[in-house]
Amino acid sequence: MRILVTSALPYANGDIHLGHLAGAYLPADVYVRYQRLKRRDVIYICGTDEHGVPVTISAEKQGKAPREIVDRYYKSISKSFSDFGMTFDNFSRTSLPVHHRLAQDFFSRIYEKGFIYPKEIEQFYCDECKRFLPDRYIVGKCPKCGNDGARGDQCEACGHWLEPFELIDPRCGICGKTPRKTRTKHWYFKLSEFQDKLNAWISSRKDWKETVLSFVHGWLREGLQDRPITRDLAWGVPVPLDEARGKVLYVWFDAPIGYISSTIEWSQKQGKPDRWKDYWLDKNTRLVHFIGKDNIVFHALIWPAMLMAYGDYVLPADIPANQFLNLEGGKFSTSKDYAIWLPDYLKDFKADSLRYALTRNAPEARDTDFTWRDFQVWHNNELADILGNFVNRTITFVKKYYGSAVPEASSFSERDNRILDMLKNAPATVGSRIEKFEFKNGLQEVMKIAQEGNRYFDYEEPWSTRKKDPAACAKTINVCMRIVTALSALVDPFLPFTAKRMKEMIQITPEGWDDIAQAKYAGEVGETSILFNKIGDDVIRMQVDRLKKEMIDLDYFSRVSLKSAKILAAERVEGSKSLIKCQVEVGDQKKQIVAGIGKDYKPEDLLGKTIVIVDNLQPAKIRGVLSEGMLLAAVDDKGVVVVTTDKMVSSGIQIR
Ligand code: B3M
Ligand code: ZN
Repeated sequence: MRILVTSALPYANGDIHLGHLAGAYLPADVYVRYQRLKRRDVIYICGTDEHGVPVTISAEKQGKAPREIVDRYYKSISKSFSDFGMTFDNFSRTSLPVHHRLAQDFFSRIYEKGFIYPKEIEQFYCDECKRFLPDRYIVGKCPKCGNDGARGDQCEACGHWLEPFELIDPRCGICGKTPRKTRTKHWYFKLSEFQDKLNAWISSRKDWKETVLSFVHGWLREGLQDRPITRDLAWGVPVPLDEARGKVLYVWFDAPIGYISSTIEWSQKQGKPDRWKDYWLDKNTRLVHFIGKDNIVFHALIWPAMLMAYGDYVLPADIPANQFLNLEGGKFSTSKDYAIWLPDYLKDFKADSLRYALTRNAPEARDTDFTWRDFQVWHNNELADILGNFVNRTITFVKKYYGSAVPEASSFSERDNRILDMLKNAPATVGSRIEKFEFKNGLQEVMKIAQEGNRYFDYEEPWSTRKKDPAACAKTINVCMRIVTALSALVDPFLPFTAKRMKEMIQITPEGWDDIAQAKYAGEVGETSILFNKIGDDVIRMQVDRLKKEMIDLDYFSRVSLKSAKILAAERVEGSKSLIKCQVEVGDQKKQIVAGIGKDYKPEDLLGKTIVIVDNLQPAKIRGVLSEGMLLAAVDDKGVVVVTTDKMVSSGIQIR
């Protein structure tokens, strides 16, 4: 049997945060590492999702081309993952030619088989921005929960998936104006035609996670609708039809195909260009998709339907989707920058401490909460005090009193045998948890062994038997070394960096699961070092503070010089729709200020207004034009409103 494991392809529009890791990445890596230690035929495939509205919106916000954005985040995401110990066999990108070709082939074949059809539909068009507004470019009120920030594809507040026309009071996501409806043509995937097949297939998936099945059954009960799979965008995989010029494939159509194209790329890199077929075209392959719960519908219904439509390929064997991880009681939010980003985490802490915390607290069956305080307690009281301490006290004893040579044991007591039995069963006990995607329980089983080790050490008191009863002492230390050896294998999938150091300390080189866990011991121990240094309160406090909006005192605030200013002249910055260049009077000074208010104000409307500016802002060039300050304005998704004074005041007055 072959195992093909994937993790959701992260959008290349930002870094990875802890919520992502806990959902789709860390559990997959633990699973894959375990399968490798079992010496099974497994490959782990991933890559960045580089198309779609999430990428183009980020690019527009940052004033960059999509290409620049995806290049930047492909690099930084790859680096974070490898620093965190993720062991993908291939980490590809959906902007590569191999992917474009395959996605187009996929479309063409399904199209020829009659599962894709064109349809004239109404679509929102923004006259102001002169463009079509696909999915997330439209915002409005959610028809289900009333949240006013819902996007054209989904309401993040209640999770409801929707079509742009269902939004109440729809607005252009870029300029905030009310768009108009126009007619355009899009291509639809006949998802409805797969209702029966999917029903039958899903009802045979009895062992899937409860949460995943109930979600999927809900969708099936509502009845599957055909879905548009093309978009009016300038970035993406071009639709391979002459009449669809200028349109690209919907990102959720092309992205999952990335699992296949990444496997193809992997084969090519190996010089065995057909090897991917052993995995994707062989019914004996166990295809496992690790994802977060927001991706369930795509992986458990739409993607399988696409695979059924195409034919040939294997279907997912399991989709162990996780629930969400929250952060200090709140939701992770990229837009509010309420998150712990992996590159930031890794500046201050080690990967294994987080791998431990996220597995111990994995959102396997329900949402869980990450707090820095838990992180610290678990690191200090469990990793350091239980695991680290046991390994350290055992190896130190061997070095100090046995000249580094592990002593032999002559006979075992009942208590010893209980420990040895536990070690014998451990690989199967922990392994069965991992195979059932119960990583939290698996880790708990491992930590129980370390805890038993400490208890045994305390009970046996080798420090006192050393003189009184050398044979007993030798036996105790011999058993402890077996525990350390077993632990070095059992922690490996969860804490790979720690496992490596432990194996160096006990000088075991080969990798393995059952065999290493059962290994008697290595003849001699090597260099030792502390596995986990305690994390202090001050470091944790700093992390918590970082998440709070910074509080400032009056003294700090007084360093910002706010002044009234009068607009004497205003004109548009050439070549920019949004920038206006203002000449302002600040007391007896004249200044030039460039402001992004051009979509909401005409230059002539600004003349004579008394506004508020930040007077001591470092001068900067905006689009090559000097700006010597900043005007204050209220900004939200409806637009920009310039702050003016309630009554006439002269310019240059200090504002406090
Ligand atoms: N990029 C969405 C996400 O990151 C999407 C996953 C694609 S998996 C084929 O949540
Ligand atoms: Zn607009």
